[in-house]
Amino acid sequence: MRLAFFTLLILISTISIAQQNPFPLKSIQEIQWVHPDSLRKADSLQAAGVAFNEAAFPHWLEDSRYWHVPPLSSAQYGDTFTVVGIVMNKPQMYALGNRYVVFIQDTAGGPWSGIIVLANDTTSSNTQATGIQVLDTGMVVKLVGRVEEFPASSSTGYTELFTVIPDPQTGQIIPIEVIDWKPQRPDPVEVRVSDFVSGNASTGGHKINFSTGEQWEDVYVVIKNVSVVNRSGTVGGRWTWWIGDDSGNVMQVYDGSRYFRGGSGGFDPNWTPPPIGTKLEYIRGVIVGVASGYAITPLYPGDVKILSYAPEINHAFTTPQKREPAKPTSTDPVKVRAIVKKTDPDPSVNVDTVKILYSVNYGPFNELLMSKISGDTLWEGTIPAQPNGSLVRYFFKAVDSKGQSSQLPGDTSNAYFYFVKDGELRIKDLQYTILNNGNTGFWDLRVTVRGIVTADTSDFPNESSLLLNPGSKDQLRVYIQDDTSAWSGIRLYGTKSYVAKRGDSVEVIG
Ligand SMILES: [Ca+2]
Repeated sequence: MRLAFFTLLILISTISIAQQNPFPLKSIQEIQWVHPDSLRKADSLQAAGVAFNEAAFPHWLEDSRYWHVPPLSSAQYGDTFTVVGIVMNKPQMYALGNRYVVFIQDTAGGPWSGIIVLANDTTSSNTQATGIQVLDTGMVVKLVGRVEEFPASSSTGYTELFTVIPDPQTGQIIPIEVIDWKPQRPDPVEVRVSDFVSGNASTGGHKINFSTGEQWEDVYVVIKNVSVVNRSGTVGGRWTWWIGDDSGNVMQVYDGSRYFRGGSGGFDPNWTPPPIGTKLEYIRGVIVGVASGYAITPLYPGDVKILSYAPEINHAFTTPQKREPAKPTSTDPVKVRAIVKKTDPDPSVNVDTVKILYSVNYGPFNELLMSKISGDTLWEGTIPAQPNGSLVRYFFKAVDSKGQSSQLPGDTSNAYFYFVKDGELRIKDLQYTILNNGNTGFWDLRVTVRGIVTADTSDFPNESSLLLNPGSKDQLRVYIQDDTSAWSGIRLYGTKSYVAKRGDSVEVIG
């Protein structure tokens, strides 16, 4: 009798759990798997130079349900499932807007075993009700999520599970269940850069390798024996950096983890990626989608292991002036300065040699030794005067006493540049660029230009609220122009420019 009563109780509680969660159990592999024919088709379109977007690449196969390109109808997404996986990161250490994010992996591991789980905020009572905020590495969880693809309009989005799902009958948020807690996260799977990209994704012209890469989306992997081939910082202190193998295949490293992010979103706002030229014994992380294809996102300290340290070269500073004069004439030799620091922790290692390599009018690069001019880190070299109208491009190389070397920029097609010009500096000189990234040759340099004010603060009344955010780039706008041809206009930043009114003729130092 007693046994029967117990059985009945268990039966009732099982039924009530089933009622609380009507969403079917689905493995991560079942959600992530894409038919190999679809992947090969995507590869072949890339090889043929066809843009991989919605128009060129509709869904070919019914069974590739969650895939990079937008669905034929939006109803195709939005399926909600119950999923079991092991948590790969604490949500508070991942930065993706004001959201909680955890990567989970099927405990069996292998291809198609990872997925990213998101709550769309960190503060609402609904999000709190899931319990996502207390998850930690190694927990095995059962959770309910709605499948989506982000970004939906891009070929390089990735599959996501949005948790915070209410029970359709009770309206209550279905909490995440912790069913086990392993002592550590699973070991990473070894993959290669060439599984994700053929060619250099940092410079473009590369092919994304869908048929070998897609299976590792959101999975924790390790890539061994790569070098840092490029890195660039942004105004907000964030970095984009790139790793490459010995065959010239290069993929991006994404700064999703706060341990590997600079600026306000990082645990250390002054964090920087290893200098260009650094050799990594390995980098571990989860694979995500970025504009250039697949990227690896290291999660925790220790996920990047340095094999050899390259000197760090910096050409982004304002004091002292990094190039002098900023606008050389045909009689001016040009002093170029760089700050070079050793990064090897071995105290006996020093920066040995720093060189400028410069090219005139796309001719061959000439080497020029720089000399240390003050303290330990400021180096200077002088590029000889060149004829009026010459284009001078330059980059840097540094070698330390262990023979470890680095270069800036890593990609010489984005070398620094200036034009030799006799006569007044015009706005066009500031705006015109030879670089694909649109950067001016006068970055961080102090110049004086003249122009007529074409628009003042009264022309952008709707932006007055942005004044509440002083110091940001989102300030009221003032534009000046000195000609009617292309490249002749420029925007002035800062409250000091607000005195300028439309029609004024002004001289600006900035
Ligand atoms: Ca996917």
